Amino acid sequence: MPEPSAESRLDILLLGGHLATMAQDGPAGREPYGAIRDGAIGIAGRRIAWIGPARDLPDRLRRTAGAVFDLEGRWATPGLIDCHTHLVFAGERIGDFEARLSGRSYAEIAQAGGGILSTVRATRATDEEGLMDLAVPRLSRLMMQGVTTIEIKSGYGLDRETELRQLRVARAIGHVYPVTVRATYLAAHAVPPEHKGRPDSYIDQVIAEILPEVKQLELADAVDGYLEPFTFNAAQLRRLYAAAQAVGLPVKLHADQLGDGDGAALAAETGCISADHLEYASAAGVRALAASGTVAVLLPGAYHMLRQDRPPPVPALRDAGVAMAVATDCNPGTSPCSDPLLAMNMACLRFGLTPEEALAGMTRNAARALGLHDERGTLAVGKAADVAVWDVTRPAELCYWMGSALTAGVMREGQWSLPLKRKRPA
Ligand code: DI6
Ligand code: FE
Repeated sequence: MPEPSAESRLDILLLGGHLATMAQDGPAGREPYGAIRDGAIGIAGRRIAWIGPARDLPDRLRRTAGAVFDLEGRWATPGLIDCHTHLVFAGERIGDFEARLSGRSYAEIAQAGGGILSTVRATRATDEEGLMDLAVPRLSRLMMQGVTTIEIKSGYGLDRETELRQLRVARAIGHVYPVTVRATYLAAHAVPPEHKGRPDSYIDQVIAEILPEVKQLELADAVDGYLEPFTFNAAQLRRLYAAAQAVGLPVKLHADQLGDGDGAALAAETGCISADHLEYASAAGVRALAASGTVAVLLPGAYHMLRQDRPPPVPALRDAGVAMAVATDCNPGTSPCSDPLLAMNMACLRFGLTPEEALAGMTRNAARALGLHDERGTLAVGKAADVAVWDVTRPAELCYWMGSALTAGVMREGQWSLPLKRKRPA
């Protein structure tokens, strides 16, 4: 590894543990998990300045480091990245849950005005402070479990005022908590009651009024849509995406979740940075994703909650070389989950990912799904010093326990957001 210049010194040195760097290049990239046993991470300011086997660490850097932390034989990984959440919402959907348990389908409940629209009613009726109060416990569970970057979608307002409010809360979370937030304007989540039966007139309003304001206020980093027979069709989403891309916002798509709607192909054709869900994606859709470099975001929480029985085509995605991310999809309807490790566990057990793929899905590939791969997602020189330290004996253990608190410390941009616990008294 290149040594920082002669006059520079490290602010922080992490020693005495093993590193799952998740890097694919350099010497570590040849090992499973990009692992470096007995590794050291040197941090200068907000970034990683040195990483490698501790025995290779130049003596001068060790002697001059500002603070040294002993990982006491634990494993460190990149800070987790939850690249698909709907964290900011009001109300709950326990009634939908009970209705589904007694045999009603998600689509039926949605069409009867429940589902997403019931969360829209609750969210419209809640002010900014109320939405923040409701989001923070969800956020803190994610952060306690190693998350340092989170994507937050709007889409529970479906009118100008409430969409802007949700996005302002998402932005505020990134300002007041030590977490990196990417805000996504989920413009086409459901057809709002004011436009019932007229999805095109709603898309017209989004394009003419709401999107320009979202852009002007810099409230979103991407635009998203939901392609299902009871939401929006491909032509409507193409119009939305053309408008988003014209103002420089990348696009994403909820695709092929409940049936094959050629969503993967639409995501590829429109240059989406990610296509999310994909349970019913076709072989042609998978090939299209591979050709376009679109990331497949897998959401096993929603699959589990909806008791689906057809997992996404993971072997085909893998063979085609499509990058697979894994996320919680934290939302009140289909994935009331704020535990990234549980999502990884389910990605292995229900979707057939290896533990290494599941961890790549919450780190390296999640960064790619958010367009953050130059900055985050692996432990490497130059990247943000986002590091999670775990009480595990090997990385696969992260996928093994079903919902356990395994973090021993979490660092975000060179500062501990969860102070490192000591195993032994100093
Ligand atoms: N993400 C979504 O936007 C929808 N499903 C999903 O996984 C619906 C969320 C909801 O029902 O509130
Ligand atoms: Fe979602």
